[in-house]
Amino acid sequence: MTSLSQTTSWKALVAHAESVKPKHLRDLFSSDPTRGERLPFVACGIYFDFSKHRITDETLRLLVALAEERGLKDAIEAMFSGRKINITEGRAVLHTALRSPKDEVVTVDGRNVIPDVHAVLEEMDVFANKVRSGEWKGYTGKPIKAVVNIGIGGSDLGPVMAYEALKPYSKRDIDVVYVSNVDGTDIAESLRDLNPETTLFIVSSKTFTTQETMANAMSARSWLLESLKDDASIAKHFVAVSTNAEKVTQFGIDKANMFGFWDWVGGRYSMDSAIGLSTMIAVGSEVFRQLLSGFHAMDVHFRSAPFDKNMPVLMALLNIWYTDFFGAETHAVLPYDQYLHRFPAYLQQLIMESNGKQVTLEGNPVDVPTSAVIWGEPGTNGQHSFYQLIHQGTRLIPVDFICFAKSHNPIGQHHQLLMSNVFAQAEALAFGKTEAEVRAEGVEESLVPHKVFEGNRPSSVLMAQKLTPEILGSLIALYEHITYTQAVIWGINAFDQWGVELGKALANKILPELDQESGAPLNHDSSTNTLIKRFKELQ
Ligand code: G6Q
Repeated sequence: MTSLSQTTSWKALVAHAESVKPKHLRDLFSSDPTRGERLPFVACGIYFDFSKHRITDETLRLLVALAEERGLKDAIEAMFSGRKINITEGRAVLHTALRSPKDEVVTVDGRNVIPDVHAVLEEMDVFANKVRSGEWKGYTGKPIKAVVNIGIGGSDLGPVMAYEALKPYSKRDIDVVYVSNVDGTDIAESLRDLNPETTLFIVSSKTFTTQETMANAMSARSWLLESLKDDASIAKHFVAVSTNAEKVTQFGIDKANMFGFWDWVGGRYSMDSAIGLSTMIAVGSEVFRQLLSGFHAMDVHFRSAPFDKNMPVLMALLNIWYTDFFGAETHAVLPYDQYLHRFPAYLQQLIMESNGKQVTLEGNPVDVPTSAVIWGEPGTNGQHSFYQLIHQGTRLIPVDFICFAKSHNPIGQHHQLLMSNVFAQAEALAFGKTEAEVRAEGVEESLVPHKVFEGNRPSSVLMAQKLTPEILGSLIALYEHITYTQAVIWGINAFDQWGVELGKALANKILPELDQESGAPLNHDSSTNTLIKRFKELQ
């Protein structure tokens, strides 16, 4: 493949960017009074306003041409149809099959995977209903009052995010708790107030070998046995979500209580597989299926909409526009909904683990910057924290605002206050405040430069009627497909994560060294050796 920066469409964009950079959003809006009505569109119940971006119609045309030149259409089909696009691991990438209707056919290695997906969903339905209804009893005959999901990374961040986002739909008489960190504080604080007789653990691990998850699962097991004192209690208090039946059985979990998934579901793309079992127990199978239908609606949109009306494709292209042509280093996702408070953390893994890559599929260096650093916090809290830098700092930080017309908690004027803030922030970022405007307010001359807002800071606004399970599913799928689109343009593999290996291997080497007698030889660099020695002294 031609290196990206040498493609015709890339070169055209480089030249075009120079003509767009001097333009201010104030001018783009004043020369086109209908811009704010003309550009936005709706897909899957989400209104997408991208008029406050530093783009012209020509920019859009050139960005779409880039997507075409990079073969995005074929790449989308390759993913949906089950081709082994994760080439470094020899795997298909089929999270989209997890939300496909029963009558679809998606074949991997000659097998239609859709019936398998629905079979697991039905097992999850049955189990979740048993736990929710109290039919599933703990070892001493009591119904379950707390569900503890033990998992990390892709086996944690999605389920926590969805559990928090769907709280208005959840069964409040069952506590759902997430334990991920190998820091013993996480499990200690999580179990502190729980009763072993009424606690159910879901050990969520695709491989069932992850150090942190296995350590937490073993500690949970000891905590349970300390109180129930019978190995037979494990079958009533532990279930597993995994692809590794052998390890699950070795742990002592009944194979009948294992919910499976497949190697074609990547960890960070797995929250709508059985990894979502804790979410399903919290909200029930009907709501979980509404979530899946929202995912599917966005899949259909991504696969079928023309690129210039395709929400994930346009959002991906806009991110590339700023990252690669304006030098933006970070991208903020700012949900104006408290229920989405874990959404930025979830996106950090989804996007940065996927697209934090430096070589192409062919193994050559990528010749342009890849993923921006993703970060964010809910509004309006962030406004009182880091927004200063977005408004008046020296860096360009594109922003996604996410908001909803209706609140789940319509208390007094709260929602109008919230929404007035999100609209105001997008307006202030785009249009700022000129020197002349500041002076016209009678501001003392020495303060004028401090009170000027340059503006011209781009943002998207995503607005839906309400944060329903369907809308949440569509929002998640939106970002999944943004991620893939960017990877296709950059020519990188969004579905492997070799960058996490080195640290794991070194930690395994260091672990026994921490228990060696002091004075035993250490073979690291002088900094690491001294840190280990210092640690032992302090212990
Ligand atoms: C995600 C990554 C990673 C993974 C965790 C947990 O894409 O592969 O975050 O999800 O390391 O792995 P297990 O589910 O195998 O425990």
